[in-house]
Amino acid sequence: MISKDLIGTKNEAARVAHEDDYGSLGRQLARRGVEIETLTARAMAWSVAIPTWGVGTGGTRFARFPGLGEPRNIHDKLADCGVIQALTKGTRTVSPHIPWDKVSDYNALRQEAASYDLGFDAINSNTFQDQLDQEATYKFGSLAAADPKARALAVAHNIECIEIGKALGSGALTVWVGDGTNFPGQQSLGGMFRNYLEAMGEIYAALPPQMSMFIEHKMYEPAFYSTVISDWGSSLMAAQALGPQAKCLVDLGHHAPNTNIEQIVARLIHVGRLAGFHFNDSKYGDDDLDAGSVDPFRLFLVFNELVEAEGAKGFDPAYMIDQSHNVTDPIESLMGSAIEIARAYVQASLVDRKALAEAQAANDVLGAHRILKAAYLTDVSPILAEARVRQGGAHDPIATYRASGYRAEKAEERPMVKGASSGIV
Ligand code: PSV
Ligand code: MN
Repeated sequence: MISKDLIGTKNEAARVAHEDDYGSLGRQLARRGVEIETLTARAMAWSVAIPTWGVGTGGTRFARFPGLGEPRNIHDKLADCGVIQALTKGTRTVSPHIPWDKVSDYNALRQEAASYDLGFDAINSNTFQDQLDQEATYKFGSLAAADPKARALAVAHNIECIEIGKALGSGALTVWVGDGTNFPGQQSLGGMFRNYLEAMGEIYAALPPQMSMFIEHKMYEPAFYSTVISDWGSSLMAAQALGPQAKCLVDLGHHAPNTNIEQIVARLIHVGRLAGFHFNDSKYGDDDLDAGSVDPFRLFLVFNELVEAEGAKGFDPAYMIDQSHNVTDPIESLMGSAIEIARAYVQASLVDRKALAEAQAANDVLGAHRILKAAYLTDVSPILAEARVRQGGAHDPIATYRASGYRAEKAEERPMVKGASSGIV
């Protein structure tokens, strides 16, 4: 783990400059009628979940270049997530993926997570790859497959995930399936959707009342001609057919390029079906780049919708990072993304909503736009740093992590597994 002394020493070295920056931003915001402490309190309360698979090194379908000291199992993954939480103080939960994170004692796992100051978020099922000695293959689909054996297996797996989720204290089951087709005519498009709905109905029936079902759509990949839950329309149809515990999850990378994602968010909020997010960034498709690294303005615009919707009945989205780290240290990337996501949230909290509503009512187009931009262009870094430091986190999480030598230590402890492998996660 990262020593508290190291965090304290690093923070102390940055203290004078930080206090100066925080004071200056406070005065600037006060002139704009904003109390900085309100924003700092919001930043302190903010949290985004880390996916257990995110701390591993990803790859492409061409190759995977292993990193140093990669986590070998859920226990190592929790330790890495614990580092992220200790330094950023804004990643209080982890989201497990089954069967990758299966163990024999979930109570013990819950306690192990708690020892790192972590709880469990949505549980993710996996029917996009076959497990060893599986009775039927998912090669041609899982919940929507033509083969009833594959469908039954996928249903049973998801029900098992619900049970594991209950034991871990998860509030939701996230279902993403890679089901679809690569050739026109390969399957009936309508038939696949009907199979999917029937299978999802069986899973839904196994949900306890306190658990939600998050339906994650994705336009393409691994299927390239059609995907059974390809967009928010299909996702919403499924959620509405299943019942009130089913909601639609938005992964920022799962849309056609240039899609207006913030408008999708507004629509899902309108119908009370926004489950939450998988944050990442992209340039071309489901690139799984670090959240906020390519298009931070879009991230801000998503949060602008979320902050506007605060207080609406049933509005309680789940927030998770879902990205693949192929060329960086995953811990650094995840900390960087957690900071960028919190930044977008705080910037969106700065939007002068009263002035915006007035500008919109008066059709003052540029005036309204400038109100958004004024919030987006405010450098809220001192607020984010203050929120971390007040909670015992690091003023500069990445610099402190680098100084800790954690990765080198893990490289010794977790020897590299030889041999090439590919895969998106
Ligand atoms: C699919 O691309 C996805 O976004 C889903 O959330 C999966 O569970 C995750 O990635 C696995 O990498
Ligand atoms: Mn996702």
